[in-house]
Amino acid sequence: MSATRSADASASDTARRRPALLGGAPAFNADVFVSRPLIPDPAAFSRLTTEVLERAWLTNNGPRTLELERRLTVQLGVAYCASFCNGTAALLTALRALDLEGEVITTPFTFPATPHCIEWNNLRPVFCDVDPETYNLDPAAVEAAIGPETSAIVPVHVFGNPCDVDAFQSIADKHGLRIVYDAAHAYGVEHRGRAIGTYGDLSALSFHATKVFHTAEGGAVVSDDSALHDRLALLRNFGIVDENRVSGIGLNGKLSELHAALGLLVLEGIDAEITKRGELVARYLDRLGAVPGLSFQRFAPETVRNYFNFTIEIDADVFGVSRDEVRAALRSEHIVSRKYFHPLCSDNECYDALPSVAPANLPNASRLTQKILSLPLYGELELEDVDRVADALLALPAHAAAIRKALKGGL
Ligand code: T4K
Repeated sequence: MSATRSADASASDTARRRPALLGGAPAFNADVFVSRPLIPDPAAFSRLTTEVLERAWLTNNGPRTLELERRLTVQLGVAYCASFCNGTAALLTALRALDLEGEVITTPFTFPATPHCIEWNNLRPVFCDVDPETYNLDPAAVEAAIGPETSAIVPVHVFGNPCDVDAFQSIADKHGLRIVYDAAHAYGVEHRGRAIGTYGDLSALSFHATKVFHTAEGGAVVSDDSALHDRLALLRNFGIVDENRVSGIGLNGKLSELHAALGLLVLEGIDAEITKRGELVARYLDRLGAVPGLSFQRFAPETVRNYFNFTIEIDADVFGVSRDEVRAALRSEHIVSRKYFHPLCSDNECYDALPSVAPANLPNASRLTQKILSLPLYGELELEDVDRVADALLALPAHAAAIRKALKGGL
């Protein structure tokens, strides 16, 4: 099913197109969201969940959960996969499993879950700047921030773009640090022929409905280390060893059988989903790639991508319309873009007390967060939908003054 289009909004002459904000026909008749989950055949889901209900085994390492974990080790190219009820519980538990202390270096250009998980482990986040082109944590900034209290680094593969894993590993080796990758966005990504989950000590993934692969809510920690995997499995289940013994301060992080059943069906469509997303991204780049004032996240050419999202950077001085004006104008077209990630985590009041939040410490991230805008990307979109988004976007600069007037005080 493709998004609903306006019958009279097919003009490809973008210069003459009147933005919906200024009274033109909207690009779509119904909201087109930034992402939509891959939805498997409801009848197949009904069959699988009926079987789960009939078995009356709903959680605690049921057969569907174990099957999903087995399948994911193959899909993700890792030795071990511990499923979790969400990506936050996965990251929380990964950090806990390493018995860390003191400070943990991370990026401000991420979802709040990343630093929150550090804090919830009674560790102190230290924010470091990002590379302005890859959007990932900058290894040089990390090395400069290492102090006597530093115990680990939590880099994020932002939008599925592999971090500079070799640089982080050599920094960690040199300073005796652990690395936990926040791989929430990185299902299926490969870096130089190697699965992304095989780098660092542990990697935590999110299987939230907004992710390329999802279980509605869910997540996983993957690794190649059997002892760490055993510890994760223990901590995921309250630290219970057996009926007579609890050996660790665990939580309840288990994935249910119903979520696992959904995941097994989503896996069947995942390759087609990623292929389709790749085609849509190629079309976006065809349409927007050479437009002055627009730029894009840089991926190394050898990366096997999952096309988790499509984000543009808008230089208002060159494009003529600012990111926030673009976002508001697209909203009138029924195009729901999102500012991933704005504000920076370091700009949220809960982190005010940390010295590393100073904007002067984070110049690239501070600039980036003012410019980025994620556009709709999911497998059910059609190339024609991407054209409509591009047409709507490209029509804006010619109407910059009127847009600014229409939005005055309303952003
Ligand atoms: N680390 C990183 C780097 C992360 O990005 C995340 C989560 C985590 C850790 C933690 O993982 P989890 O504990 O969440 O598994 C969303 C997601 O809730 C969140 O999982 C994700 N990152 C983050 C980047 O995005 P919101 O607040 O933007 O979601 P929401 O509800 O606005 O949804 C976005 C769009 O998706 C909607 O406009 C429509 C569409 N949508 C959403 C849902 C939930 C659907 O079409 N169907 C749906 O069921 O946070």
